[in-house]
Amino acid sequence: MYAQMVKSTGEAVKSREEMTPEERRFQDRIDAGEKIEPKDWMPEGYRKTLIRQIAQHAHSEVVGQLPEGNWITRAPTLERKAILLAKVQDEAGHGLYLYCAAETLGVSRDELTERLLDGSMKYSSIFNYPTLTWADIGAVGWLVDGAAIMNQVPLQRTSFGPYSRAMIRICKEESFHQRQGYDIMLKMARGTEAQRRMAQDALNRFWYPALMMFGPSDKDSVHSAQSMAWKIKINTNDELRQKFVDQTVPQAEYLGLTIPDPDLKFNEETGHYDFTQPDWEEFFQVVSGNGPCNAERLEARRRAWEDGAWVREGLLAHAEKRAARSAAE
Ligand code: FAQ
Repeated sequence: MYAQMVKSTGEAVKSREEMTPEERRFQDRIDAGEKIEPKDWMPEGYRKTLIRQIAQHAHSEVVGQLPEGNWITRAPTLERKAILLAKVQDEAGHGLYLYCAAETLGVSRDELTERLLDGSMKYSSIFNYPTLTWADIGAVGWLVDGAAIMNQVPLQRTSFGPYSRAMIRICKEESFHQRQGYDIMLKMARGTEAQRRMAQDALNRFWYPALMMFGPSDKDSVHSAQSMAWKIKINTNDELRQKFVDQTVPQAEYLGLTIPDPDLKFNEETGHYDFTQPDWEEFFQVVSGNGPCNAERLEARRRAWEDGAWVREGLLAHAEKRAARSAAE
C-alpha cells in the first residue's frame, strides 16, 4: 500500500530582514499584485509549492473522472448520459490545462504521473469515496464541484500567471458542473419517496468528505502561511469551508433535504452557520492511502498509464519521423 503522508511541521515564513535582495524584490512583485511568469526569477520554495499544488490539482481532476465514469453506462436517460459524458470530458481537459501549467515550471507530465503512481504525490481525498447510487452523481456535482468552485474562484487571482489563467477557464466549466449536480438532486428530492431517500442518503455520505476537500483545519495546515504570503493561496482552508457551508445550507433547505449535522445552526452574532467539523482522523487516514477506494483508484490510473504506453510511443515515433523529414528538406 502506498502512503500519502502528511508532514507535521509547518514552513516558516521569512521576514523581510531574512530575505535575500532577490527574494525581497520577488515579494514586492507579489505584494503589488503582479503575475509571476514561468521565465521570471522565483524562489525554489515557490516553484516547489506550485508544482505540488498544481500537480495535486491536476491529478484530482483526472482521478476525479473515475467515480463519475462509473455511472456513464448507467445514467437513467440518454440526456443525463450525454451531460455526464460531457462533464467527465471537461474534467480530463482541466487535468490537461493544469499539467501544462505545471510543465512551465520545469517538470514533465510523465514525471508527475510517475509521482502520482508511486504515491509520493497526492490527489483530493474526496475521490477515494465510492459512488454507490445515481443520486451520488447529483451529490458529486452539487457538493464536490460546489466545493471545488469555492476553492478555485479565488485561485483565478493566484500569483502564478499560467495557473491563474487555467483557473479562469476551469471555473467557467465548474459552474455548469455544479448546476447539473443540483438539477439531479432537485429531480430526485422531488421524485418518488424512494428517490428522495436516495438523495438524502447521498447527502449523508458526501457532506463531510466534501468539507474535507478544503484541507485540514488552519491550525494543522502546514503550507497555508507561506502559500498565502506568496499568493499561491488566497484564503485559508477554514475560511473557504465556512463559505461553503454558508452557501450550501440554504440550497439543501430548498431541496427539502437535511444536512447530517444535528449541531448545524445559524449564528446571529457571527452571521455564519456553526457546524460540526469533519472527523479529521478519517481525513488523515484517507490522505495516507487508507480510504475506501484509494487502492482501486490508483490501480485504475496505473492500468490506464500502462495501456496507453503504445499511444505515447506511437506519437513520439511520428514526431521524430516528421522532424527528420523536415530536417532533410
Ligand atoms: N486531499 O497545508 P495544507 C475537483 C494535503 S478539484 C488530499 O492545508 P495546502 C474538480 C496537502 O497536500 C479538487 N490531500 O495544504 C472535480 C498537504 O500535504 P503535503 C482538488 C490534502 O496545499 C470535481 C497536507 O494535506 N482541488 O474537485 C487535502 O496549502 C468533480 C497539508 O494541507 C485542488 O487541488 C485533500 N482534500 O492546501 C473533478 C485545488 N487537503 O503535500 C472531478 C488546489 C490538504 O504537504 C469531479 N489546491 N491535503 O504532503 C488547494 O487549494 C490546496 O492544495 C488545498 C490544500 C486547499 C487543497
